[in-house]
Amino acid sequence: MVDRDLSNELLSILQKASGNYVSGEYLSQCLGITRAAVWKRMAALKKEGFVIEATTRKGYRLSEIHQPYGRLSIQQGLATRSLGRELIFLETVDSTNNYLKQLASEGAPEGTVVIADEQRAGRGRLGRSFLSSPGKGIWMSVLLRPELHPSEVHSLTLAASVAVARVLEPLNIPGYGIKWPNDIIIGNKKVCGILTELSAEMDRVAWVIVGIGLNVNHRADDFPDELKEIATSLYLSQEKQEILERNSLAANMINQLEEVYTGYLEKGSSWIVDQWKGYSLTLGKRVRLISSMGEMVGYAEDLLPDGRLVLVGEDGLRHEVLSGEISLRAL
Ligand code: BT5
Repeated sequence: MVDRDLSNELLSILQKASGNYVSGEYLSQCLGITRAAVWKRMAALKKEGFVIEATTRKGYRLSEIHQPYGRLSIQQGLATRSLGRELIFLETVDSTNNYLKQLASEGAPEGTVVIADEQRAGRGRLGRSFLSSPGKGIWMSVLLRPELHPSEVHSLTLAASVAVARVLEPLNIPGYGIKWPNDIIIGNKKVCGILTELSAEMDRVAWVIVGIGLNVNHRADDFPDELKEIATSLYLSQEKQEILERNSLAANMINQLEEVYTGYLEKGSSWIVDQWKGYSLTLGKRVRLISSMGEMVGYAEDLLPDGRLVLVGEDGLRHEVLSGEISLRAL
């Protein structure tokens, strides 16, 4: 634990120096450790991929050009109280949700985050798979331990989609929004999926894991044929196509998630539903619903505080639906 904080402090000091040299003596004073210990930690940072130059007379300086995607770089961007303070970064894993589930069952605290550069078996809902290639996206799971009834957990999925929509807001991407219940889409193609899993007793939640997969730097060729027509990435959706920096995006996702999560706990489900409606691309449209009950076409009229979608069928009947898929494609 102590190790982690010192590495983070060290990076903060070097970053604040904006590419200028910082002397070993100054660093050792700031951190309260010996100069030899400073040197050791620098070596560890270099091993993690940070480009640090060291000269005997001037000290150390951080090359700002290259920030490796990883725990320390992500934590540098955090403004949270709890989420992401415990952050595990993995180069590769089967599924970050699976990994975090194990930690949750061992008692990991609320706010623990697992991020991987690659998922070999990323999961969607209902046993579907989620493509999570290395170097391309943000594959993240967040552990929450809210005092909620299991039936209220749906709101957390809505909260997660609102958080991702907020992250996209400043990126100048036209046509993005939330498709019920929890896909973030851009121009009718999916850029982000959310998988919420929970463990609960009859009337109390033990933990909730919110898994978020965001396609960031995929080029068209990075998607297999079956996804080419239905998936997109932030890179492909920007007017000026530019590779995006995943560290700050991931940090911002965690920051936004904490804000929306605490907002929901303080203000309740109608608040989160209002937030969700602000980004909705579903309400007010004629949609096709595919659910375990079959298919139906109807008008998406409203979202209820518990996350159910109000669909008015072509027969004029009102249906309140808790789960299923919506297609917005031309009907
Ligand atoms: C989801 O399921 O969209 C939830 C995805 C959650 C992924 C995150 S990543 C971190 C965490 N760890 C995990 O193992 N999972 C979570 P669903 O609504 O069922 O959508 C799955 C469908 O989306 C697939 O059947 C494909 O059609 C499509 N799909 C698969 N990979 C995709 C991708 N990278 N981008 C867009 N669409 C994709």
